[in-house]
Amino acid sequence: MSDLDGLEKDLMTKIDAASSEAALEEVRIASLGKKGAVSERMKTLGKMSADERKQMGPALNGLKARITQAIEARKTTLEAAALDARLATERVDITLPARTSPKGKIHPVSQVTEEVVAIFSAMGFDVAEGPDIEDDFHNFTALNFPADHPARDMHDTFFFEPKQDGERMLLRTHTSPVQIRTMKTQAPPIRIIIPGRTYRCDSDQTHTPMFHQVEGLVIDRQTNMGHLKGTLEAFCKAFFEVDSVKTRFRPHFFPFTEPSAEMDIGYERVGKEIRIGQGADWMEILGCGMVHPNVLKNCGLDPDEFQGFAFGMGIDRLAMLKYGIPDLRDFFAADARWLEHYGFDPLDQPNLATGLSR
Ligand code: 2NL
Repeated sequence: MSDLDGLEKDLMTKIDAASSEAALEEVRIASLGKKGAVSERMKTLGKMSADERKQMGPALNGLKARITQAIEARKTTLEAAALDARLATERVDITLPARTSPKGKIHPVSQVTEEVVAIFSAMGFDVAEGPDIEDDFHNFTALNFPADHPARDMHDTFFFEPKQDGERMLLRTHTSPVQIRTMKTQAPPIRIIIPGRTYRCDSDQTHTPMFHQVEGLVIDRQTNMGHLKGTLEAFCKAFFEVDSVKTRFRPHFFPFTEPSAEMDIGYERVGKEIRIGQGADWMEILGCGMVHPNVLKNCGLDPDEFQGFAFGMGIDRLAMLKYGIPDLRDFFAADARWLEHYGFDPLDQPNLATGLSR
């Protein structure tokens, strides 16, 4: 018996001394494991006389139970200590001063893109994206530009060197190829806007070889020109943040829409300032129309079943107009002073609830 008492004392000391879960596991194996001290004693029970066993059996069982319990208790203590230690390293000092305003500004093109996305998202549009490098089919053919039609030259396309099979890839001249890809892969109803980079070989005061466009597309069974006008008027009100806007539609031509129109918005000049929404002057701000039946057919849609409208506008121009930025070329000059002046606070995300711009 005193032998068992000694063993128990020894094991209890080791359990108390175990300073990690790994050390404790070693003690457990050395006592309760297959070849542990307690287990070895248990094995001797078989060779004992009945009387001896009557005494040693309960004694050993008691020992085993107390050791097991002590190990469990020690484990709980060690785990709690480990958690405390981890929490201490992750402690945040809430008495530190608030973060000073972040360095860097959001570019007006990014700001306007986010504003346009916020407005159309609220109307139920999804944002779609596609590759900048396109093929002739998605950029022109599917959009009802006939082969060798001068309209292809009007776009001042950047072409790549022909591939081995002779195909010339190109930099997309508009974001329309993304709509083609969407119509080919998704069943109507479709409601998408596509903001993105576009490219044309053109560079002067009002053109840069890379510019930004946002296009929109709605395809459903009953979509008509009234939906188009309502959508675009709602957009203008929200974007220019005025209660009423005067708009007018002028007939126009695009190969991919029929009928096609350009939308003008009323404005007046007060001194150097341009006031959008009122006044006697008109400014063109976007092109639009009903998707041409040929375009629908090229995407595998039956024009007798589905119709839709589409529109496109220049993001860079929208940004100049809304924020009074005079020169387009400064947009892409990477001038930190310009961005500091015209840029937006990264922590002010445009949304319709708190206002698009501040
Ligand atoms: C403009 C005019 C426009 C479209 C873009 C479009 C796309 C498909 C089918 C039909 Cl897939 N139309 N897009 C339609 C009308 C005008 O953009 O002046 N953009 C800056």
